[in-house]
Amino acid sequence: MKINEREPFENGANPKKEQLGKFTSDSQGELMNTNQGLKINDDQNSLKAGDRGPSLLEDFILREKITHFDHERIPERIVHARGSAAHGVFELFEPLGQYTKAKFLNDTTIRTPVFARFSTVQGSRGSTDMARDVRGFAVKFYTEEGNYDLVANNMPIFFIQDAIKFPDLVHAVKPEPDNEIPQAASAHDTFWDFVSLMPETMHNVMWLMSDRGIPRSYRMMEGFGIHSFRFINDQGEAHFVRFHWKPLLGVHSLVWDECQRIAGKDTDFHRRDLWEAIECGHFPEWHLGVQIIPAEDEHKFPFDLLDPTKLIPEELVPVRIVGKMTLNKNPDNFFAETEQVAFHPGHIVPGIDFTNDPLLQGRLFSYTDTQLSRLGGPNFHEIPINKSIPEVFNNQRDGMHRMQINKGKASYNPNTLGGGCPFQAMAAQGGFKSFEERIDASKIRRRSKSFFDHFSQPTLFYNSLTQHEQRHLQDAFAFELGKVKTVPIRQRVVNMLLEVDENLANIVGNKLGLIPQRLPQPITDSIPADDNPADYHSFKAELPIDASAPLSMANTVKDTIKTRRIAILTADGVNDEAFTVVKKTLCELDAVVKIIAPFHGFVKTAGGDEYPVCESLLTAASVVFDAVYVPGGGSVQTLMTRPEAVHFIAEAFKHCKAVGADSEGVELLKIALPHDMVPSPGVVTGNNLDEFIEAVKQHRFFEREENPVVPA
Ligand code: HDD
Repeated sequence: MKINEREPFENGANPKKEQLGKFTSDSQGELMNTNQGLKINDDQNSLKAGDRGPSLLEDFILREKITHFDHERIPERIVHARGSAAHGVFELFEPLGQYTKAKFLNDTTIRTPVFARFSTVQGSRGSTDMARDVRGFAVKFYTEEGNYDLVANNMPIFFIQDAIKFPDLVHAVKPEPDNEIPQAASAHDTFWDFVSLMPETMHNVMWLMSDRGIPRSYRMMEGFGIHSFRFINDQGEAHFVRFHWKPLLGVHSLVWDECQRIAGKDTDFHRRDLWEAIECGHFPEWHLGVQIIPAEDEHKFPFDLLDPTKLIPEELVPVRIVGKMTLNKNPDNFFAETEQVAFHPGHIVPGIDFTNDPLLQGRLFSYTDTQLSRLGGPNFHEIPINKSIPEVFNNQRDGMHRMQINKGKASYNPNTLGGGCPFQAMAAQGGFKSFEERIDASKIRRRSKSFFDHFSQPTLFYNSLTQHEQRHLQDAFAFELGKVKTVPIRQRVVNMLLEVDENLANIVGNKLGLIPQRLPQPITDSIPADDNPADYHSFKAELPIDASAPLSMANTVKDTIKTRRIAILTADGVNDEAFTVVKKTLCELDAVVKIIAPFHGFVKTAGGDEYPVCESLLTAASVVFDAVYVPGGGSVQTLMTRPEAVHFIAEAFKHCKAVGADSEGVELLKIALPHDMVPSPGVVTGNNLDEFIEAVKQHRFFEREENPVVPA
């Protein structure tokens, strides 16, 4: 049955949901039993020889329970161990038949179920969401032609050009092997040692040191497929394609000081944010965009399309928006779904194919391989979250945890005993045929010289940033390198920054007490033992543009306060009208409004109404909010005597957030902030709720950082 025959999802006809439903269990109203179905009478006491005697080996109920418990854990992902996921739907805006025959990209009536998992890279499963790190952005499309996985990151380029360097990169960035320190951080010697010797990492390192490395929310990140893939149409014609996800809420980040504090206050900040948004019905949405490059334009660019350390500026190839993903359901069970989902860039459907990007080629091996140890054998495709919508028929058999019961004698092809089944599918029946690419080359272990430009795009990225974004990036370099103990490593990185931007190198060098040195030798990557370093000259390509607007987050959409967390800081005696109007207005705009008061329980307004307090000043912190508002009334005097309330305002101000108060609430602002800052951009006072709302839309007022005045 075609998926679109069962739409819409809202009526419960989501084929993936139906499939998962068969495996979903709910114990409401049921009696407890063992794994063998035996009803359990006593789940409180083990079987003993006398009520004070030893437990008996005979107690199969105890043994079963403890044995299962003892084996509950599986190996975490070698990278991207920490993640959160959600179900959703992909809708196509326009048929792309001119480029690809993939059905889910051709029929705008098809609703494709998806499962998306976001992750950090470096930390363990239980580590903080607040790391400065690349974020994974993996989406599994359950199409009627099989699973298609777009295994992407929130940055459009990668650290290395060849998969053979991946274990080195990961060993360098992971906690150091002798003491397993630091967790969820790249700010340590081994990572920067590697970076300092591998100039190809510089582009991704620039993105990592930028605010992209500390997103405000998974819901406010872009996603990038990075590699050039191929679209193949019905006529067998190929186009190169790069995939983009663009969040409808815009691209926003936190500030680094805030991240470090949230790591203590709410280390699950991103996980909670995604979960709560979906629970509240504020479904996160992304547009899917494609950059399509005709095959004949392969060599038209001043960089190699097969080089995953290069992006294609949108000014050169515009991103065409072709569809939308909406995440609308949280998983029922974290382990069964989020932990056991297995992504793979090699899960493709007819109409999509690979290129010879050497990083992609290596990935095609790694992802299945890793599931064998992580998920315990070759049948992980049978785990419900990984099952394709089409039923699987082939001659693969047996192995650990096999679920499918295959009938018949023939488990080989060709056969007559099974009537020749299952049959191979012709292309017209949807059978996958690899793109036929003519290769006429020597077998050789070498990198193309077209991959030797390591600095033109880091410079482009830096030039595209606003002043405050550049400042954040400089500070991030100084912070990370400041944590590096080996001074020559710091020096090498600062030297390398000279190749990106002299000013950048000097500023970072200055913060570290180092003078950048231009080396007589060209900077080279790791070089094969027999090769001559002179053959590894890095060159800096001339790009047709100096800056690219979409690379700066300052140019993102800032037109909504939807899902923004706004604290209403108050206490007993708050003015009824001031309180209710602000609360109602913000809620109507879909902001997440929380009442913060000195104590839990209820806040009593001057008029005697009572409102439940969401969090007390003891548990709440400004860092988990986007903005704060102080309504007037007797409450303000109470708050002025509470240092936590004063700190709340000062800290929100320090992190450049919108701070609002009416003509009475402003008194609290006056003791928390310097006088000349009340009012100032983003500090809105008087009866100017509209202006406060506009300020929240702006996300942050980074100009405050130029004269840091609040030591919060
Ligand atoms: Fe990878 C996981 C993204 C290069 C090997 N990768 C993983 C995940 C994401 C990415 C989002 C988490 C998937 C999930 O949520 O389960 N990886 C990327 C991107 C890359 C990239 C965007 C470069 C363009 N990865 C890459 C290389 C290799 C791997 C070059 C190995 C040669 N990646 C893995 C892995 C992981 C993985 C070890 C760990 C867990 C898993 O696969 O399922 O196989």
